Amino acid sequence: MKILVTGGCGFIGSNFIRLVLDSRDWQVINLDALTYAGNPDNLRELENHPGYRFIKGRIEDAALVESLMGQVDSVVHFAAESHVDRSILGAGPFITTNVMGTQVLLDAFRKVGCTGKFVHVSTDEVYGSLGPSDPPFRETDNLRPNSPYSASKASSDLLCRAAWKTFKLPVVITRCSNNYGPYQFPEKLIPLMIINSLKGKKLPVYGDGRNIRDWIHVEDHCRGCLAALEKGRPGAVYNFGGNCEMQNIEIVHRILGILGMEDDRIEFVTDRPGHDRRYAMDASMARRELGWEPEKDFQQGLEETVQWYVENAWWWERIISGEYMKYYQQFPNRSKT
Ligand code: NAD
Ligand code: TDX
Repeated sequence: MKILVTGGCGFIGSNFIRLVLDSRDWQVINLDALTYAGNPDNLRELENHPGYRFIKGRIEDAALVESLMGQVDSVVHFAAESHVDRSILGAGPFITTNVMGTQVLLDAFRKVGCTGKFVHVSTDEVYGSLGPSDPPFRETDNLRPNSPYSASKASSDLLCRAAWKTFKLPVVITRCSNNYGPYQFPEKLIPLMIINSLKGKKLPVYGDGRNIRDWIHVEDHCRGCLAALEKGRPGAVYNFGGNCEMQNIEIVHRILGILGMEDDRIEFVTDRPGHDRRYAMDASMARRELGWEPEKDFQQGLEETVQWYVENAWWWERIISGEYMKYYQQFPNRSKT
């Protein structure tokens, strides 16, 4: 099998490519624009792998995308602007990449006549926010996104649905809860709290810290994406979750506990506007149809993740210093337009 992975230099995409090349005898083309969140350091050890090719370019570049689609069977689409706080500061790049870019990929998949599947990697945030006693989200729930980020992801989900309904494009949509693990960009809660702790900085907790997320290890999510590609029913949506609902403040306490540090650096700061209160996922359909289940125990996964950031300070120090951006420059831009 030959697959095009979009956004493979990001957090989840890089973990996914590592999983595929470790476990399958496939060819992978990774199309990534290397935005601030894309870091070729994430896949350094695979740069010379015979099954791997990296192309620096944007998913909105129709000519480039068509030329790459012509070389693959299937697509696993991770590329996105992914950070809620950035979408509140400015929605433009979210619309360009998440909405328009997804449509370019769908059009190219159809035009070229790819014979495999189009896996669209989406998020629990498209469903909106739950009250304290609401049941977890199901695939049939209405989409009620609350941030520009989640609205752009919901839009891309609807474009994928339309491609399935109108053209019978074999699209499979996955919606996963909050990921954690190695190579997560330090703007997100868990890596930010670990790195700030290690650097002796304050730990900014939004609002009252009691917002709830359902945490899943990135490797469990990646196994789900692979199962969706291999076994997913075209036109289906699959929820993935970690069965691990936890308040943000509890996460911060656990990180400090693992590091053997005091709580005195926690600082409650102004809340995120429109901050979703609670997410929880019902993943029974993925269990039934894909035979998928999250495996990693949260406390164990968190300890391993903290350990990874402690041992790989070079990785995040190059991000904080901006050094990783210089490494970008060796890659030529492959625009066809
Ligand atoms: P990330 O921000 O770490 O990585 C995104 C990658 O996409 C980067 O490598 C970036 O360079 C690339 N990219 C951005 N715009 C691009 C463009 N126009 N063309 C080509 N490449 C581009 O994101 P992530 O956390 O790895 O998330 C990956 C996907 O999974 C996203 O679609 C996100 O919505 C979804 N998701 C994330 C989570 C989570 O907890 N992180 C949970 C559920 C779903
Ligand atoms: O400094 C912080 N302090 C804080 O209290 C940050 C960065 C976050 N938070 C809170 C906000 C959220 O309630 O922690 C929670 C998690 O925040 P993020 O790591 O920004 O994730 P979230 O907004 O939940 O979105 C994530 O999960 C779903 C990913 O960023 C999305 O890409 C994914 O779709």
